Amino acid sequence: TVKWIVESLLSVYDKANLIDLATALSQSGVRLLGSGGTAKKIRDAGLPVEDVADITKAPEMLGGRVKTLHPVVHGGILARDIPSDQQDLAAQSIAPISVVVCNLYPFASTIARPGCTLADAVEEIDIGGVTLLRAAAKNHERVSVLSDPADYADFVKAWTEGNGDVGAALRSRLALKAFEMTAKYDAAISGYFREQYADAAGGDKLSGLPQRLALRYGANPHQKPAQAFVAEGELPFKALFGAPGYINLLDALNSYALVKELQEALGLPAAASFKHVSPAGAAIGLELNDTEKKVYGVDDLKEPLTPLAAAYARARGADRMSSYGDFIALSAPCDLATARIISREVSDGVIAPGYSPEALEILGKKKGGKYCVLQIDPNYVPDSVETRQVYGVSLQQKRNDAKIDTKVFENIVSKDKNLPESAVTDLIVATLALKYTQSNSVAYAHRGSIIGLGAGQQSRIHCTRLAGSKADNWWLRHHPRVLALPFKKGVKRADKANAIDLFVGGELLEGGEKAHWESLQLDGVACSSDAFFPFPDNVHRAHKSGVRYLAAPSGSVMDEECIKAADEHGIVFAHTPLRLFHH
Ligand code: 93A
Repeated sequence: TVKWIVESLLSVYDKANLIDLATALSQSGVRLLGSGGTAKKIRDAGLPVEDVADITKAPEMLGGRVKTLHPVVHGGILARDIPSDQQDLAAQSIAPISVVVCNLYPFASTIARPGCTLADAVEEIDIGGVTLLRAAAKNHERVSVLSDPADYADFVKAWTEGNGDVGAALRSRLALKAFEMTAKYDAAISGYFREQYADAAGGDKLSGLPQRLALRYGANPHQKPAQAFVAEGELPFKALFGAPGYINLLDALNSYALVKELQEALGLPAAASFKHVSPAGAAIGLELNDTEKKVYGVDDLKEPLTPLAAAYARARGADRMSSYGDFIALSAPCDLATARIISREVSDGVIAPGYSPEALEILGKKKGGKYCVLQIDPNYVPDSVETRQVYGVSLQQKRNDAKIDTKVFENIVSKDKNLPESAVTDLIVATLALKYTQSNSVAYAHRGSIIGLGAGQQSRIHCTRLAGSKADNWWLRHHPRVLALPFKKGVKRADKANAIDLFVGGELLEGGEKAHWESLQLDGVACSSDAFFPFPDNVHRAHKSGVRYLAAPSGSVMDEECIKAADEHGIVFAHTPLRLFHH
């Protein structure tokens, strides 16, 4: 049987604190083995040390590429304290190793050096050291692994106090640290090669999607460098024209998720118009009547409106002020009619699962070819776990894959329980929009479209008021006086939108005209909230903008008061089982 004398293996690039550690280990009777430079440094300090090459009987070779990669080393580290492993060691005359001290070639600082070539980077990829760390960490039931010079002193203290046994708890912590170290090291290597190799579309796959996209900058121009990438496989989208920015992609990915779910839930093509990572509008492709065509500014289009074009006209026209310079998402391949509407709006880009040749020709000319046109793989399924970093801390959660369908609105708590199908459709549109809106949020919907959305307010009543006033403006835009506003020829679409917004915001109606308009009060609006109503003021405010159907989760101490307010106004109120905060 093998004599379980204590052996240690030291192979460190960063030789800080090395001599203190080696001295302490040596004094407590531990045999020291070192790789080339490490052994030399210990020997120069006057301590007894053997070269790894002496026990492997294999000299370092390939200019140092193979130093410690040898069964004598890894057998010694990986052997468990069980008879069969001991027999294997004895048969090969291998001594078990109980302490591994290793840190790696400085890959990250090398690639950060100006002028670092690919060959420089490749040479800095540590193989043997990573193997030492992983082997020792794997066998931490018996082996201690020191991957950070800052840990040596504590280790020596525990070693001395425990008479050579530092205890399972310390060994476990050291193993975790070594695993984190090699994971970070590997991430730096794959990150470097992603930059070198992953921009080119195609690779060995036929889909032609790249794995990485370099971005001009991040959220702001001084935030460079910036990139979008997936850790494996390919990005689910590619740019057919233009180059998306960081916020464009936040908009594109959130808005596409929204329209995809809208189409799945309601069986009609859907569109969304995003600004600053919240929808300014979102809609399904219900046919537009003549007034709606005017309100949404598409009455002059020669092309007959397809359902997809109707969806985008509604999404874009709900809040034209906010939609200025939007990022558009389409749930179905972009057709000619939709492209025509997009082509004359001020917009940043569009994402869709495809484009007809005529549509692509039109969009390819927008902004002199710089308009961002993204094509997304409609079969793409994102990971169920999402991770991001804030202030250096990683936050991880299960993706919000809650399904928004009829069932969500089954628990009707008001006296009036009559929820017609069209109202369920509107509640689904409103609630799905909230799922992809920065919180807090409240949305009003009518005829398959968002007509008012309050996003990103810290107080819920502010959301309800903001969304309500947008819905009111939207409704005022249906007034014959607005529709008949006599614009001069050649006035730009955006200027008309601004003028109409000012007009509906300021102009007072009087006398008979006022009475007539009030008799046409908007009614039958659906309203959804991403979390419970803390006070009934929200219900009263919603009623003022024509809300008849209301959905919000329960859970407020004021739930009963809110239900009472709904009953007072004859509102049908559903308590949903879902809170839908989104950030
Ligand atoms: O090139 S390597 O990947 N091949 C090896 O077999 C090997 N073993 C240890 N580099 C290897 N190492 C690394 O050498 C260690 O991770 C450490 O960073 C460095 C220590 O070398 P030296 O003792 O010669 O200064």
